[in-house]
Amino acid sequence: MAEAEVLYNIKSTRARGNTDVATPSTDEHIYSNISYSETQRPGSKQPAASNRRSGVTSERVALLVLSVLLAAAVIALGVTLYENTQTKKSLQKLQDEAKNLTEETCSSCEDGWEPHGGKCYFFSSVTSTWDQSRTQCKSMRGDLVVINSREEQRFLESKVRGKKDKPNDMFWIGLTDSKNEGEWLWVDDTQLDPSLKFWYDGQPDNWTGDNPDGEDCVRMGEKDGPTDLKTWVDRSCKSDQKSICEKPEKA
Ligand SMILES: [Ca+2]
Ligand SMILES: [Ca+2]
Repeated sequence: MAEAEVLYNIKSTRARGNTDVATPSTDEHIYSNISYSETQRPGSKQPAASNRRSGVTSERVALLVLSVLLAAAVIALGVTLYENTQTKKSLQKLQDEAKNLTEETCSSCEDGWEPHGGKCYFFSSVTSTWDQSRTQCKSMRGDLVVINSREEQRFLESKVRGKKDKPNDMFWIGLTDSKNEGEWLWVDDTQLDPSLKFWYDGQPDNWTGDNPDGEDCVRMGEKDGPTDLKTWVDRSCKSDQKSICEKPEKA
């Protein structure tokens, strides 16, 4: 809003006898027109500049308070999200532990076999060729493991990691291309699902360095930080490895 200007007429009286300049002989009323803005009028309670400074200062304080409140809200939100994530992780861990405990206490797997998802798994502690390993599994009414899901690969990978006596301990699984080179079949005669391949980088390569016949059998557990569960390597079937047997739980 524009400030109202008020015209003040100020009358002053020059005293008689002042002869410096030619002056009227009678009292002379001199009128001066002085204009003030309303807010600058003498006698106003607060000067305009002071009011402006005060206004700016108040705005700054309000802005500062809002900034602090906003920062506090952002921090509180961050802390809440972090705690929520941690809680979910803890809950998932508890659920996994409860599931494992239930499987272990309620499983009908024989001693030495580990239960998981309705199956029993045997991890050998001695090494042998792929054929010998398969024969041993069959002698225990099982077979070399067939991996049907990403979840099963994850379970086996976590188990294998905990069972390595040496860093280069690897385990035979029931996958081979010994019938036709490049055609990978599981021991139950099913073809390898393209969406469930877990080959280590650069594998399979059918390398002939160890055996001129190449490599037709698969072991898992390759070291050096497998990415995305990719730990399979084709090897000569005649090499000695540990192995994983599988069979259904007893009814
Ligand atoms: Ca091969
Ligand atoms: Ca290979």
